[in-house]
Formats: sequence, structure tokens, C-alpha cells
Amino acid sequence: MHTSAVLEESALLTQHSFTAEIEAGLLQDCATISPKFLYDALGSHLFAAITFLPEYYPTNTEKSILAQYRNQIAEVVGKDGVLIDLGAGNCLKAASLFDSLKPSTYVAIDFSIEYLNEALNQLKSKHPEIAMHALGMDFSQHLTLPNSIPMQHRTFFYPGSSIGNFSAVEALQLLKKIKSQILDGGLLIGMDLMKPDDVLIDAYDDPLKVTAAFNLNILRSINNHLNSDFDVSQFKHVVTINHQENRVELYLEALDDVRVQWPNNVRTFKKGERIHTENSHKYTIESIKQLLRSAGFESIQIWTDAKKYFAVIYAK
Ligand code: AVJ
Repeated sequence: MHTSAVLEESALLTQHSFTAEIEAGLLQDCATISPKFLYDALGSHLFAAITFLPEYYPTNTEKSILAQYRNQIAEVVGKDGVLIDLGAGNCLKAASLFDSLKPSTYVAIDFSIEYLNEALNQLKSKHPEIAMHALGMDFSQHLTLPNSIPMQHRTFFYPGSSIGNFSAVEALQLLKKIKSQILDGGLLIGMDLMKPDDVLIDAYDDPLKVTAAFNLNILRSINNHLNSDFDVSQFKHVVTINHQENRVELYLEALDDVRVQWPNNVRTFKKGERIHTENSHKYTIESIKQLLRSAGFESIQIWTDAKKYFAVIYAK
């Protein structure tokens, strides 16, 4: 009861600020939309589809690292704890850890609460022994857990290199926030490593065009939030690699001159003009250690795959 009251309240607060946030981004010279708006109900399903693409190596690689080192990971995490899943999505990754980590409580947090509830209801019947909670929130803004979630023995699970969406400054802020909510537990996080450009381009511009659909869908998500009239067919998915910033960048490029309007405002895009929708930062073992140390983590353990495509880290 307490949890749902908290949820409704935060949903009201955020609804208002999203309009202003989206509008500000669209009106900048170089228009931007925050990647969190990729994850409406359809977007969450499209992202789930991406994770099944053979070209999208992060999910499969992370999965194989988690499987290969499950015993070592279970050892450092310990049993009977509270597993807090940041950006839980379809909850499949966390669920794959249940047998080895044996959590007593599972807290799934995601921006898209409808999608999360769908996923969690299925999981509940499979694991009646685990207390489960779904929280719909934008944890990059506030990471406040209900008082009913114990403080002891928390493991924050932040897989998939989702942290890669954030700039170095934002990532550090979020990691500090996570650290401040850990007493005797830790953080189990997945982070993507730097690799050849062609591998990155294949992963983010796949031949089936699932990622293109995922990226373009953000315009429909924005239409719903803002009451705007973006026409998806007037834009195309573009991927570039920024070597200075060590990241993949996603854009939507206007195929023609485009005029978009919403209550009280309008924005025109010239042919070729781009809207920036996502950054996906890539790390090195050294930059991972540096980032986690700056956030206050003292003990850092890293597992990786043979190709060194991806890293799973336990930090406390
Ligand atoms: C969920 C942020 C980790 O950056 O790889 C996948 C999102 N975007 N394909 C990523 C994404 C396009 C994904 N993260």
C-alpha cells in the first residue's frame, strides 16, 4: 500500500517536469532527447528484441560472463540479500541470478512501469519464495527506495552497460548515490569495453533495422508526452562513433525540411539536421576502476570475456 502511494505521487511529479525537459531539449540549436524516452511500452519491447540480435554483443557477452563466474559472484555477493535491479526491463538478467544468489527480496526498478509489472507478474509465480517489488521511477533523478526495503545486505544490480548512457559527471553522481545506499552490500554492474568500430557499428546499426525502429520510436514516445506531431517517416536512424569521448552516438536525421509543432511551440529541422537521442559510452579496465574509486568504492573485482568485449564488476 505504502509503495503504490509513493509511486503515484512520483508519477505526478515527473509527468510535469518531463514536458519542460523535452521541450528544452528540442529547442536547443542541436536538438536532443533524453534516451530514457526510448523506453515506453513499445520501446521496451523493441529493446528486448535488440538483445536477441546476434550483432548486439553486450547482452550475450554479459550473460556468458555471469554464467561462467556465477560461483565467484555468488561468493562475493552472499545469499539471502536484497537484490535491487536498476533498469530491470524484462527482469530476465536478474532472474538468471536467482538460483545462485538466492535473494530473499527482489526490487525491480524501471522507467517503464507497465512493462515492468508485466514482466514481474510472471516472475512472481515462478519464484514464490522471493518477495518482489516493482518500482516505476527515473532513478537518474532520485533513487529513493521505500522504507520497507531493508538497508542491510543490499546488492545493486546495474547490468547491460546502461550506465553508458550517462556522461562521466552524471555516471559519477549516480554511482555516488548508489554507494550512499549501501551499508554492508555492494554493486554488481556491467560495463561495455572499447572495441573495433565495425563491431560497434554492426551492434548499433543492425541489418534487420531493429535498432533503427527502437531509435525512431522515441519520436512517438515524445508525441505522447508532448502532444507533438513528429512523423517517424521523415527521419532516419544514424550512428556515429566519437573517439574523443569514447562513445557511440545515436541520432535521428531529418530526410527533408521538417516542421514539428506542439502546444505553444514549433521547431523546424532542415534536411540533414539531427536530433541527438543517445550516447553509449565505452570503457577500459582502467577507466572503470578510476570511475568506481572516485565514487567511493574501495574493493573492485572485474570479470571479462575472452575477447574483452564486456566487463562485469563487483564493487563495495
Ligand atoms: C541499454 C543503454 C545499454 O547503449 O547499448 C542499444 C541501449 N541503444 N542499442 C546501449 C541501446 C541502441 C543500450 N543500453
